[in-house]
Amino acid sequence: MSYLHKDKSLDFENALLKFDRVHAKQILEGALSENDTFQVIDEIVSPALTRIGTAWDTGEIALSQNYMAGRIAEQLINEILPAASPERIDYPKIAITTLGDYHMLGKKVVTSMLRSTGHSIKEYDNMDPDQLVEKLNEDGIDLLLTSTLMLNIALKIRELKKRMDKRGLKTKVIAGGAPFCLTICCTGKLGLITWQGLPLTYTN
Ligand code: B12
Repeated sequence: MSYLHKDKSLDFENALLKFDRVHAKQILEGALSENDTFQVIDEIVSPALTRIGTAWDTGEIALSQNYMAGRIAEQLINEILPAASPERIDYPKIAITTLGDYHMLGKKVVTSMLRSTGHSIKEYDNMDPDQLVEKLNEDGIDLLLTSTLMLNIALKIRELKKRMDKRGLKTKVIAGGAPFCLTICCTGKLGLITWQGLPLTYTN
């Protein structure tokens, strides 16, 4: 990340913590005049939210600040995400789920990124692993994306994979979200085959 974006991300974080939606929006608009939307989210919004989450975790800020920062960021992200591309790429068949996690922003960003490049992607509502396995089979899904931010929910992927194997599904699973950005511990627990230490993590 450039120093410029680091400063902007810190300004954005301060605006969120003061509930100053107008200033937060101005910072994003300024950055968007020179950068791609997903770069702005990755380099300004996400690091600011990660720091805010850590500050809540360590008791430096109140839950209300964490909550309001998340809500304001969510509204702003909704406003800046690009429209779906008219191009249609139908292979591989892709679906995305949060496996019941209520953190939705990562899923929104990943879904929008794929749609803006012409990929179709099905968004699954909250289902238990058995229902999800049946749905994957019915829809002939080649690639399942999971976006989980709570560690306990991320660990559900292991259960899901067992049921997918039992059902004989060949669907590949790609997992992402905070636990995969923060710690390598998940790779062993979930049987991931690759670790990149980046927001994008691959499992098989
Ligand atoms: C915003 C936020 C919220 C908002 C959610 C708003 C919403 N509608 O989504 C609110 C305030 C409601 C909330 C609530 C809670 N939260 Co919260 N929250 C966050 C926070 C600060 C930012 C998450 C975020 O939206 N980031 C921005 C998005 C764009 O980034 P992202 O999701 O990481 O996605 C990026 C990448 O990870 C990746 N990615 C994401 N998904 C996928 C999928 C694939 C396939 C791929 C390839 C990539 C990928 O691409 C995205 C773009 O770069 C995180 C802190 C953190 N470190 O992440 C805590 C955090 C996730 N929350 C946490 C907790 C504990 C909670 C609460 C239990 C308590 C609380 N703080 O209020 C509740 C639980 C809610 C529930 N019922 O489940 C903890 C989880 C810790 C743990 N061990 O499980 C965290 C890590 C904070 C912390 N440090 O303690 N939260």
